[in-house]
Amino acid sequence: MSQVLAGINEKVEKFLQGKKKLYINGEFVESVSGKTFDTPNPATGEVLATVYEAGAEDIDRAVKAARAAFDQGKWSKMSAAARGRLMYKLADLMEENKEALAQLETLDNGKPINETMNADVPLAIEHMRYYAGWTNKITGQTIPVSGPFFNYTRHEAVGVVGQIIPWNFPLLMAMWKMGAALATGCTIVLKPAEQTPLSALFLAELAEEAGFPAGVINIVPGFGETAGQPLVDHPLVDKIAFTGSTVVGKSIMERASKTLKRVTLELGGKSPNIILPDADLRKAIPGALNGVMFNQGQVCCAGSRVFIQKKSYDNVVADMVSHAKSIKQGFGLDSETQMGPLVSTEQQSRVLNYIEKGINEGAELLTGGGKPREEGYFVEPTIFADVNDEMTIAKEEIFGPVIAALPFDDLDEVINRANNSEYGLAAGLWTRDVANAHYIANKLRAGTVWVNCYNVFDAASPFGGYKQSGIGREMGSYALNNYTEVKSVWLSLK
Ligand code: TXE
Repeated sequence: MSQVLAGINEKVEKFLQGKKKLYINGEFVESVSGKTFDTPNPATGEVLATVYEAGAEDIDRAVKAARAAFDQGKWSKMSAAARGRLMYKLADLMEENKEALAQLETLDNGKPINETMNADVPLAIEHMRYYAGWTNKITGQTIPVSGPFFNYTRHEAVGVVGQIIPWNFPLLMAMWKMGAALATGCTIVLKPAEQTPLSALFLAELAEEAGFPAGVINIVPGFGETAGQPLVDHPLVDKIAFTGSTVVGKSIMERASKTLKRVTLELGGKSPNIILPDADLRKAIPGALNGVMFNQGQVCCAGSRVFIQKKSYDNVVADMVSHAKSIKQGFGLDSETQMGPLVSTEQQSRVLNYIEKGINEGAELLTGGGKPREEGYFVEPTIFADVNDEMTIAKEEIFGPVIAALPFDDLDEVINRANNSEYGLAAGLWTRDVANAHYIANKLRAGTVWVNCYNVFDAASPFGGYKQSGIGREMGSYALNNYTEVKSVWLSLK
């Protein structure tokens, strides 16, 4: 066993042995083609596990299983309370297997164990519990229409949903997608990202143990074009929920229009984080830094454009640099590690290319910029100063540990510049002035605004994007709308 795997949980050790199978119709099965793919450990590049690769035939099998489960009412016609109990049971099993889930996520994605144990896995569990509580609280309205009629609405499950998720928070993204879908009575075909299929497959084992009826949850790891696309195109799928890049999100919307599927999208961002001169800098500096560096910068709402008022610019930037230099990079399972590797060699190259562009376009590289070691897919925490709004690193999503520090003069200027982006996922703001806080929060065109904090999440609070950051909201009661059709029923009273 290699050094990075020393001390792992027995269940993880067992799980990693043998080829991992697809989960279709309540069974673990090989892919029809027999094809497999390897998922590497991003800390070393070594193979972590081998997984059967879903292709179009497997997607078809999974969709048909989900369709049959839905049409036979195995899930949507089960009592709402009973559905809730199964979801709570799955959450309890996740809690019992918390360490295994956290280790698996760390090994497959690279992120530090402190984060998977304290953020990814607990948030995922709470998410399932939150939506388990919704099952018997989804109600329609009685509507006071004119004439001798009784009119009411029913909020019915939309049907079979295809869910395509990314690799940055594999388990949490699976929960964000599955919670609301299960609560409303939908059946699911979930395609994890090819880089990180393992925690979703572990979850499939827990769903089987919890006793979900066959076909309600299907997990089919595979690649975008050969598994994601057939899922989007499949005529028996009613809705697609996608989290990933804006470019793929657009292509999904176009393809889904052929069968007029419902589509929700959670896409990229280039979020502003504004430090006003009256901010409490003891909080704002580490807060803004963490707003980018968390999860190695691979966060859709990363506050990667840090706007700093000119008066405090030099001090704030110098302090951010010294904080960035102190970040301890290393293997994810080491509890001292604060930053792990990026998820893949492709992501590492993409981020290093952006850094090179930043240098070539004239930004000042203050710290980082390279690989701290040859092995694995690491990139150093990186800060650029003297960035202007037209530079590539100020416009495009980098999805790595790279900060663009931008100076500003006054409030209305910074609000305009913050909004001057094709994205609108999130924004941050640091100030002691309550009036300014609300004034700016109202003006920012973003789905989430954090004031004197960043990257705070709760299953009860909605998340999603304005503009090209997406369509629809996940989490909270808002996400339930994505998974229901509203039926208006009229009854003559005469
Ligand atoms: O994303 P893709 P990639 C952004 C981030 C990152 C960039 C590229 O900027 O650098 O995207 O990452 C599936 N039909 N985000 O290439 O390709 C794919 O298999 C159907 C932001 O990994 O969008 C995976 O499951 N599905 C983001 C998922 O889409 C397809 C998180 C995401 O992969 C498909 C991830 C297709 N044609 C990346 N092509 C966020 N919003 O958090 C790919 N997929």
